[in-house]
Amino acid sequence: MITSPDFAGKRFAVLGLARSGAAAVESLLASGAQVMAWDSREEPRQAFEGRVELADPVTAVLEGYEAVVVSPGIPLNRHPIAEAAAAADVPVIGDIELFARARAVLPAHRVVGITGTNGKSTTTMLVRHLFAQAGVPVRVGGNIGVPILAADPLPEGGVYVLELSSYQIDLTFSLDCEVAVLLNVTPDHLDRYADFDAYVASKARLFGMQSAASLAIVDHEAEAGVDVLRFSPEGQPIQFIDDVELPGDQARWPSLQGPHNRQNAAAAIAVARQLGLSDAQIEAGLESFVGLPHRMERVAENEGVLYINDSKATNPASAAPALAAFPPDPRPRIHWIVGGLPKGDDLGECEPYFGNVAAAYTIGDAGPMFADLLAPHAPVRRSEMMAEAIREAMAAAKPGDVVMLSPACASFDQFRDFEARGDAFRRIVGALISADDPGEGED
Ligand code: UMA
Ligand code: ADP
Repeated sequence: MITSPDFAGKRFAVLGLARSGAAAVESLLASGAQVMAWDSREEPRQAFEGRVELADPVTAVLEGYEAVVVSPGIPLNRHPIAEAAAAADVPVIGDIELFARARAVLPAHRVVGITGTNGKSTTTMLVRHLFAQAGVPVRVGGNIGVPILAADPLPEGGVYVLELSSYQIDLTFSLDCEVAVLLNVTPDHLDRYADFDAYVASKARLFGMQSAASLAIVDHEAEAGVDVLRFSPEGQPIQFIDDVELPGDQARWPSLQGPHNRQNAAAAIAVARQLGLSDAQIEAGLESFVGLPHRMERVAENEGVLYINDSKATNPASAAPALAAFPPDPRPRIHWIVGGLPKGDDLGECEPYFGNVAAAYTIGDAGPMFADLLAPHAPVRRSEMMAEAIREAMAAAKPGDVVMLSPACASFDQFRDFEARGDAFRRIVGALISADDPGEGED
């Protein structure tokens, strides 16, 4: 666990006791801090009974506290904690800020911060893989699902790779990443921000926290179009992702196909070069990288039809590269399973690739809207449910075709999360293939 003598004897309130909050409490207690902690659910509170003062910082007296540590999932724009903390003049921070404050006592290390609307997890895991392959001690944390404070400190020379959501950046104030990456920025999470510019500004703060010698790696379009470097320190070195020279041929990197993965790979290459890896080391890592589940994951090939689980594509901007990922000649024939909880009222970035869609199978809340949008461009089946969509796609697909779940939507209307949705796709595909009778049977 990462701790700091700087927290000793100070009082902290922690709101939200899931992964990041629980790790923050453990780190603060182990550092010798006094902790008040709360979660609106009883179960996570119980885990800390007797070890912390269990009280809700929204109503408790906050004067004298060093900070309130708030979980990224708590919407600061709506939750009363923001007002309560401001009234008591106590800063609202997150677990990443605690990490930033603990850095002074860690063995010499570098931090890579990776943000962007899409591609964060892939790039984070790729950077991790490049360093690990080269024998450099490396640890990932943050939005990737692992709270960074729960990790053991790395030995000298280590690299911490943090995947950072805008929610986490909003709660961070002193993290100087030696390398910070912004992959891209398109409208997302607009329930948490006043408008798109406020969301961009949140991401831009990652560079605002860097010192002038630290490297910013950004997408040209994001820099030119929405000024993601608006807060960056004067004279800061900047590497545009589009200008990164690849050390070899992308065709040789099996898990990094498609234009979106070219962007992810280029960003990771720039990080690795900046922190001292050779092109030979980088190339070896790119070739041996195995992709993440639910991101263009090949789950089966049966009777010449390829089945792909891209459940992590939770908005049109992340589904678009999936539709564009196949060689253009001959034109791909994608049976596209699309829909869920929509993020907007169109299919935006996917539109240029409608020609690659052999047929669409709409599911979830967005189904009727997407069916209307797609009907002029491709045959549409209003499948509603995942199992039905897969069954219909399987029945229609011919050898050489692709059946792909790339929903362009959040999952919460029908599934617990995108992972449960992808698991369902994988399971149903497997079951229907082994039944070898895709046209019959009901759930
Ligand atoms: N809670 C309250 N009061 C409230 C609301 C919530 O007490 O009014 C409590 C909940 O009961 C729950 C906790 O707060 O116990 C929720 O915290 P959380 O949602 O932040 O959960 P964590 O497990 O700490 O997960 C967080 C990140 N979650 C979010 O940003 C929503 C995880 O990112 C991250 O991996 C983890 O910290 C470890 O660093 C997940 C995510 O969905 C993957 N991220 C979003 C995305 O990728 O789109 C941004
Ligand atoms: P994040 O962690 O930012 O959500 P992931 O790496 O998990 O991103 O990828 C999520 C989905 O977004 C993938 O399924 C893929 O279709 C798409 N995607 C990945 N990288 C990019 C990119 N650089 N630009 C646009 N879409 C991308």
